[in-house]
Amino acid sequence: MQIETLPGVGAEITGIDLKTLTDAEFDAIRQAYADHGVIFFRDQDLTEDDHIAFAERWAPINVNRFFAAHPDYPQIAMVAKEKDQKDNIGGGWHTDHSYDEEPAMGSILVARELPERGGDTMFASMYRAYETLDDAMKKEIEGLRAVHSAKHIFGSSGATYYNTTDAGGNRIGNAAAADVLADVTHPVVITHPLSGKKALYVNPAFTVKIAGKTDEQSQALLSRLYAHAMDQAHAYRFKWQPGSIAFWDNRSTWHWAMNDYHGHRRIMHRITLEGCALN
Ligand SMILES: O=C(O)CCC(=O)C(=O)O
Ligand SMILES: [Fe+2]
Repeated sequence: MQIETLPGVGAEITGIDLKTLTDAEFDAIRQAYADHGVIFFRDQDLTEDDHIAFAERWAPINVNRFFAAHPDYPQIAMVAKEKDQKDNIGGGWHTDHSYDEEPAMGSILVARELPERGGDTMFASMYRAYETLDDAMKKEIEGLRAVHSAKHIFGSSGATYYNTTDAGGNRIGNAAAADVLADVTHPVVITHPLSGKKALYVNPAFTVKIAGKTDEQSQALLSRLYAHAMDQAHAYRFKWQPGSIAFWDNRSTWHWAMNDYHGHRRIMHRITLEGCALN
């Protein structure tokens, strides 16, 4: 097994078969996941059952309330864009599930059908984002908490692309459940539950406010943090191939699915894993 550190964020792991991992290989992968925040595998050949079995070695599966499920495997969420759909899922910097009290640990995304070109996914390190803040900024955000919400994304007032009813069917549902979801707060800087390292934990999709500040003050601070976190120096652009898998940690990375393959189909299978409260 080889683990190659990538520029910006992440590591690529080659020379293993996820269907037949030994305990020692599994431990090395777990360490790489904690250290790097996102790990990539190539040339894997997983059936849906293999995907589920691999996921279950890590943590219980979290069945996403808003994403359409695989017709035969409710544990698998469909991250799909059909030929005639315009908008994609995850087409802006975000991290999944920060709107939950116990945000999902991460997701294992398996490529099933790829456009001939385009459809890369960007990842950014929130460890690096935190570490590279200047001391004054670190001091300014120390002890702050942020409010996270899913209402404006998955609720009935949500962005059109998340409530799309265009050809290809609904990819996102359950708006009524999102409408009544209580907002939650998490620390702006978390201590990562696996690595013990500090990470910046706000994101442009689901963070709506800094607790105790006005909307104006919140937006001013969040914009500064986002501008810093989006720095290309903390990012890596992953090019999918048949057999590719990305496994990211929602607490230490952001991701962004590029939407640059209009007129072509892209089908991904996602399994999301349960996480824990963040401190
Ligand atoms: O399609 C992708 O590359 C990622 C989409 C996304 O944001 C997700 O699955 O959480
Ligand atoms: Fe996502």
